[in-house]
Amino acid sequence: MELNSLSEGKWWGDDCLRHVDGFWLLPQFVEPIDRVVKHFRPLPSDIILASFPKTGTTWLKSLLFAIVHRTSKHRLAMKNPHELVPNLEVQVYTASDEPLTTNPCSRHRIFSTHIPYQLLAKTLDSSDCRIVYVTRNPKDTLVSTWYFVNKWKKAEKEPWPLEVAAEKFCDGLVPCGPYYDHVMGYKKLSSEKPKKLFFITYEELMSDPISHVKNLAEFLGCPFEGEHEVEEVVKCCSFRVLSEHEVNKSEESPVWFQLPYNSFFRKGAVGDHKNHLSDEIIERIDALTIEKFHSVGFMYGI
Ligand code: PAP
Repeated sequence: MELNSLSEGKWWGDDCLRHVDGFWLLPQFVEPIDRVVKHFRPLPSDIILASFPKTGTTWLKSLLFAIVHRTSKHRLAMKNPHELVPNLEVQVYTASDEPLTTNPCSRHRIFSTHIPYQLLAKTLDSSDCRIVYVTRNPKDTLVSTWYFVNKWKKAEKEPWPLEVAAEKFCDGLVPCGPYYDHVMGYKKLSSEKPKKLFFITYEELMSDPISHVKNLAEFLGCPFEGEHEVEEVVKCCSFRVLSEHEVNKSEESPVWFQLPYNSFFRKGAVGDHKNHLSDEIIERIDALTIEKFHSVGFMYGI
């Protein structure tokens, strides 16, 4: 894919995203995403965690790791979840067509991706791999994105105002946006192929983690043997426990990203948008949610 031939859209100051098949991508990820699309061949035993950024990826990474590698879940205290479950376009296919080797002994390889289904459909449909998709209320997603982006180096000189972030979010002009198209791509697949894709929301998981984590483990073919086991997994992946580990409080940045490990843990709450967004922004996003989700029968996000 020729980077310079793609149309550009300004999202933050003079910084532009590139338009690829209906989605806005950060320029540095256009080529890695192209490599994933062209070269990644999932094994039937692979588990792919897909998500729009800031919707619960870190949480689901830890849960998937703890469910699949149950006897090794103590490793979550020593390594950040993003090191245990690598992202395809950010960590695996960064600079070469050959993926980094992941643990060849594990029964299931687990990868994550923010690539929209519309771009990755052929790859994902070519294998019996299982997909887990997590989504989150659009208003909380926006607030979490806004906080995260304002930690980037550029924000020291040029903060990203919340009003601009909201405007761009509604226009779909945020990394991996439009949010609504990203969610609906995977949502549609989950309705058509419920055995292939497990669709979960951040809010469902927060309100009843035990039931949903049990269902998730069954979907993955790794059911729990007793109540105690599932309770332990839920606990070790909770925001409270995970965010207390030194490795997740670390100010050190990984080689693959510009922000420190602690930037993946902020508040971990449902409804934080109420503390940040004006009534006007809330009304605008709710109207969009009704148009994009409710009108097609997905009663979510308000
Ligand atoms: P990513 O797309 O960059 O990987 P992602 O993990 O999806 O980010 O989103 C980060 C959000 O998940 C943060 O939300 P907040 O800004 O509203 O606080 C982060 O705090 C939250 N988060 C991280 N780990 C957990 C967890 N174990 N439980 C609940 N929320 C979590």
